Amino acid sequence: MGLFRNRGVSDDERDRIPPGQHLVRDFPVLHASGIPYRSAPPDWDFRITGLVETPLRWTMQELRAQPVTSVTCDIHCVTSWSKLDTRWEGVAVAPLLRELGIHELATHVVAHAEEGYTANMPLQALLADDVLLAYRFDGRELEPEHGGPLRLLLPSLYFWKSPKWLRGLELLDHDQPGFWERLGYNNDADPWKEERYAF
Ligand SMILES: Nc1nc2c(c(=O)[nH]1)N[C@H]1C(S)=C(S)[C@@H](COP(=O)(O)O)O[C@H]1N2
Ligand SMILES: [Mo]
Repeated sequence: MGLFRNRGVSDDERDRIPPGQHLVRDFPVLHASGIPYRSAPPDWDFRITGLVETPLRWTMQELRAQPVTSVTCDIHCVTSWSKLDTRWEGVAVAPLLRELGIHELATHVVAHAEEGYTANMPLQALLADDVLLAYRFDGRELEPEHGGPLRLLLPSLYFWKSPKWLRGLELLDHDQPGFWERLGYNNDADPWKEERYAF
């Protein structure tokens, strides 16, 4: 089935599709709850809390005043679609966290989104060069369907660990399973190891 679904895919593309995945050219929309809003409400903010020397709280204006980083990457949803060469713009996470001062005890992060959606990850995964607080996709403002006004982009792990409608990052000295991880998804979520589900 995988091979059949990947017919018409070039060799270069094939090498970039993890096991059990198939290539899509469109951009599927997937989320557990509803879309919380079409644009950021007036009291919207973005916070970095927990084990940082200087906690952060930005308004939308402050977020958009930061230097812009562009990332082109492949993304992989656990339901088996992969999309290649997706183009994003936003604020690079690693330099931001380093500027705030990462406490030496910090090992894990919980990303907090609207309506209680969370995802956990090792701090190390979040410090990769291609991790963004993303607000533009494919040269345009990120659409509400895809998490606008702000989502996390963490392309090295299955895409459920890239929360849409992101509101904060919390640095912890322990791991704390997120929304899907508590419901039986694999805690580590490496698409190349097919770490899909816990059982
Ligand atoms: N807030 C929130 N973020 C979320 C989800 C969700 O249900 N709520 N679903 C995740 C899953 S499983 C995937 S595959 C991607 C899908 O992103 P897309 O709709 O932009 O393709 O968002 C992730 N981020
Ligand atoms: Mo997903």
